[in-house]
Amino acid sequence: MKVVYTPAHLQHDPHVEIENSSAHNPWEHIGRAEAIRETLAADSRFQFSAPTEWGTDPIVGVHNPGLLKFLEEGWQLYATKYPGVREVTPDFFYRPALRDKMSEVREPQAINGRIGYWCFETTTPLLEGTYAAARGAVDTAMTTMQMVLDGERAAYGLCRPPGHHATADLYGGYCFFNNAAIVAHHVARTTGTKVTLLDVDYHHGNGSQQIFYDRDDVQYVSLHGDPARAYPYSIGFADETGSGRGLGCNINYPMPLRADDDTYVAALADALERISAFGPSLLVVSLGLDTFITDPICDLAVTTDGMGRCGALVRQLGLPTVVLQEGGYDVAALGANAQSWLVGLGA
Ligand code: SP5
Ligand code: ZN
Repeated sequence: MKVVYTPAHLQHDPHVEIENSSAHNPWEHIGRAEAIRETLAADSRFQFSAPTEWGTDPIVGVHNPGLLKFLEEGWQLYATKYPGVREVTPDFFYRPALRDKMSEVREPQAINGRIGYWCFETTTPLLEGTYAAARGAVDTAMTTMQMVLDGERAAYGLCRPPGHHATADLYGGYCFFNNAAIVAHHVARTTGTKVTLLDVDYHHGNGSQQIFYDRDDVQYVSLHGDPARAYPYSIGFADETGSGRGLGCNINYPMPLRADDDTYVAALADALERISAFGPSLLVVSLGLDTFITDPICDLAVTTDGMGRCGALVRQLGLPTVVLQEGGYDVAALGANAQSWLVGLGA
């Protein structure tokens, strides 16, 4: 199987994450992607290549150009105002309800206001190299997509930073640009065919759901920790089925605490039936490996063997498949889990 990887991700090297009211070592760090790279590079079933450059057009296909502009210039503006800063986190969140009953919400001018306008939480620091890394992740996703459009049955993009929490207008959840949504949108628009985005990250892909919620050309299907207990808390419930033309094209499977291989595979089998019924020409997979039994921040119980069963089940769909890396935080197991899933898919 072809794998797309770029060392550009090393430029996004956070040292701090503010989570659970504590500033601690980040769960999302450069070692994650390097662990996966090392395992796959040692396996002759995987062939690596570097991404080509796609520019910003695919990004503004799904994202507000204002978000792109902010991510490009935000760190520099902040560092100019606060010399010596390394990692930038909002201290103000512009919640639209602040202006309830007043005139329209507009992007603030001051940098502290601007960052709180484009970011929705505190765990996603913006660094000097973040923008370059996030652009590299989009290029990685788009290059993987092109391999599949050119005839590969499946290919894997080792995207970092991940993407599925980024909405059209907002970054957060370790995500800046929504790599998978950018690809799904691009394929749907340029081919005029239907695409499914299957999200198996432990966390619900609130950004992907938001981007496609009112569309009937991209189906979003997600299995994730029940948002009644799990990040992002506010979205990902089973009764969220889409709106307007998109009604019925958004399908959520909130999973119970400690769901094991059999429970997970049964839910995935149901999801794949819904995907077959939709009839897409291509599948994009948001591959989170944080459903793993010993993931340090999640609470499902999928094993390395279970990852392989999932990949094998997806293979049975018989669709051209673009697999893009999302989360997964048990670094010692990430390589084996990615390998198991992709070998199951048919590496
Ligand atoms: C791409 C991706 O997987 N993003 C996940 C972002 C989750 N960040 C906050 C997680 C909060 C979990 N807190 C539970 C701690 C249990 N020790
Ligand atoms: Zn996740």
